Amino acid sequence: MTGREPSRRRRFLRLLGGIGTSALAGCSGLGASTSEGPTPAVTPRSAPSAPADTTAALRARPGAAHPAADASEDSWLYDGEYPGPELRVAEGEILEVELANDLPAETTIHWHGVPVSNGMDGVPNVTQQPVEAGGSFTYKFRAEPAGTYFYHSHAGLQLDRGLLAPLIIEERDPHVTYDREYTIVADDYLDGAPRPLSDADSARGPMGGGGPGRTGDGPGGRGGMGADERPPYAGLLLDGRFPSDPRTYTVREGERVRLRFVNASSATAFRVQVAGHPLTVTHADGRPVEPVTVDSFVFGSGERYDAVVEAESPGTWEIRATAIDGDEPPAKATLSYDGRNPSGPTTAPSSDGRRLSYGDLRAVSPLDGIGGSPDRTFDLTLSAGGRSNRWLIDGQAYPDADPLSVREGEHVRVRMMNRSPVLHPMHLHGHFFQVGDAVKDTVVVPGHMGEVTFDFVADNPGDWLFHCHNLYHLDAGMARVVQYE
Ligand SMILES: [Cu+2]
Repeated sequence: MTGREPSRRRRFLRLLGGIGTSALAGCSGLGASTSEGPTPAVTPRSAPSAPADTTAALRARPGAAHPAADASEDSWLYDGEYPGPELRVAEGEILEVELANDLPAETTIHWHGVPVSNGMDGVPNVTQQPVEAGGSFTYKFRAEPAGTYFYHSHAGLQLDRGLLAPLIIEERDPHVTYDREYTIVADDYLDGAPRPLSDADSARGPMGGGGPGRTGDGPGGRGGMGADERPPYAGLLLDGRFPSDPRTYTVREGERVRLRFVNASSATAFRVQVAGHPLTVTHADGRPVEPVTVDSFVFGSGERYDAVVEAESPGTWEIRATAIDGDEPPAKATLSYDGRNPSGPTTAPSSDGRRLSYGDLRAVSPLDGIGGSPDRTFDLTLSAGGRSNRWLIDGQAYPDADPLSVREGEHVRVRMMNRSPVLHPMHLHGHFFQVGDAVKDTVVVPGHMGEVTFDFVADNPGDWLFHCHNLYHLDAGMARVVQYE
């Protein structure tokens, strides 16, 4: 049984609902092959030509991210909401979203984690022309596989200005049972316009701050934002709420509650705990895993975890997300049992307890096609650049960087080694990859010579960005295009 109770603020954008998913099972016109000749190893995906099952309209425009009197009108938001409206569709449905751009700048939407066809992926100048100010663009794709995702602008630093929102694709048959679910978006909130690293660098002057030739190995520079620093965040927020005004998630004793945690932040890795309640992690980046029970998990920008908590400890409990690399007060929300006074004392988490590691994750459905030796291996070094606060992959700063060329159907291995002192949440567009026994789309490479290897199958032709999901690292060059030959 899967009951849902969306938060008051959220809207279900089912403007054209009513078509049962079973009716879609035999839907034709999806992923029509564009290949000629012998049976191709993989079938290129194209945007579905069938009519949409769910349509939504989103308007990107400036506004205030929260009702506080001192909130500036300088945030950029979807439909004036922060986070933006949750899109929720059933697995296999065709989702069509018309984006109207009322921003004074170009924009796009990226459907983070969903392996859409290339033209729908929303990366400016890689998969589409950016949507100009005053313009519009219609995204259309089949919503699969099921999972917890999010959507966000992929233009410049717009993600850190508030253009982010959850996207939930519901399973037909969840591998875990639950009675109620909530989506919880963690973010680092910047009031107003983000500044790129290069701005901070030039503001410092050629000899100022950390000085030229900083490698990222030393402490952050003073008087500007150095390559390994974070922006001056106004706060760490859960679901757009400051810790002083936490959102309350109501549960009833005896319920199993599915919490979908999304790290939509631009530069923050969070440690997440729910006081008094172990977390049974059921999904990593939307993909089902064998349930594993822990007391906390850490996730980087772009990662998602679903966890089920058993509501068997009546009271008022704190949900806490602590930056592991920042000094802002932790983001907070409240888990409150029905009938309890939510303004009563809230019990905070006591200690870290057992923390999830990637080695705990076992995908219910491992990736096919990655047994044996890879057809192609990339050895990539992640590092901070010497000049202008660049962030590098193998010594190159995107866009002045070589593509990573693959061929359709290949089993590709990517080995990353991190020579910098800070972690990098690396995200591959258009594909899931296998890391250990987990299937993910974003993986944190720890600082100080951390190493991570993942494997994927080149089964979705196109040009796909592979990049650090720390927005400032991406903006400073930490990206490559995975290009099908
Ligand atoms: Cu990074």
